[in-house]
Amino acid sequence: MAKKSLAETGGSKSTSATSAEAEVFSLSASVAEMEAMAKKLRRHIVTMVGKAGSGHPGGSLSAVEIVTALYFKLMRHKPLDPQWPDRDRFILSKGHAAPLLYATLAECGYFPVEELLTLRQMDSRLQGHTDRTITPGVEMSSGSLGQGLSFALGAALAGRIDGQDYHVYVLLGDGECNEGQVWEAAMATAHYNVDNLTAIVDNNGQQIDGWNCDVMSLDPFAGKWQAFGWKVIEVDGHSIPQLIDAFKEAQKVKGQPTVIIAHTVKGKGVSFMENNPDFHGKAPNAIEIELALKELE
Ligand SMILES: Cc1ncc(C[n+]2csc(CCOP(=O)(O)OP(=O)(O)O)c2C)c(N)n1
Repeated sequence: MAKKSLAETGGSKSTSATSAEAEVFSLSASVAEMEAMAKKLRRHIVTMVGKAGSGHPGGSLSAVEIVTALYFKLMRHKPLDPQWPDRDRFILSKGHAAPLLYATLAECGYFPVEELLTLRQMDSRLQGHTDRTITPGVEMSSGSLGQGLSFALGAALAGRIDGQDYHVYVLLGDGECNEGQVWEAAMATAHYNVDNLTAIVDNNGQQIDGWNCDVMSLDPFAGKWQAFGWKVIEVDGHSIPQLIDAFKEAQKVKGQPTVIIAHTVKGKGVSFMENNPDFHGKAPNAIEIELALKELE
């Protein structure tokens, strides 16, 4: 079966049924197409959080390019068969960025784009934090921070034991790295020489109510990961080419795990949300939605 192009994906099709014949998602998108997709995802985030009247725009907007590069260029996946055993896994550890994941899954064709407007409604499949039991394509129920790297390690070890060649990607927040469990998992991942797992930290410098350096400093951040036995790559987290190069470099690292520290801006793309902790967990009002969408034209 022919693979679908980026232009053909997303939109209207319903994907409730899985199929052994489901197509592998095409990863042929150009950088320009992915940049256009990133803008589209930002518009979805603003619109859906605005309509819901609650949610987390800041940390969703900061990770857009990271998730775009993964779903549209790197990961082997089948939107019509979300449980395909050979799929690469994406674990959203910072589960409050659910709007970004939902928008991406919808654009890939896991479920209809129109469903995004049901975010946070009663009986919607798209709850404020991810729920793997109800949303096609969601690998882990998250929202309680600190657990995703442990979950990802389990998935990576399972792949190794089963002789499968899938890769596990896990997205963490930098504020989330205040959680002790992250470092227990980091220690274990290196101890077991796990190299089919790549962690990405959305290093936007902020967390729920301000700058990390004021709440709980993580410095020296790269040095901590290195000391735990990880290969560290640092990139501009809004540069799709840099992200793609980093992911490809990580795939070549053997015998140890890799973390990509992606330097980002919280609220990226909407001037009044950028570096503004007020928009960590607050929805834009009607005027702000209009302004934001204008900036994202
Ligand atoms: C265990 C746990 N403690 C506290 C919270 C509340 N909380 C939600 S988001 C957040 C800040 C997370 O910061 P970061 O990981 O940097 O996310 P980002 O800035 O990328 O949105 C906190 C403390 C939580 N969800 N889980």
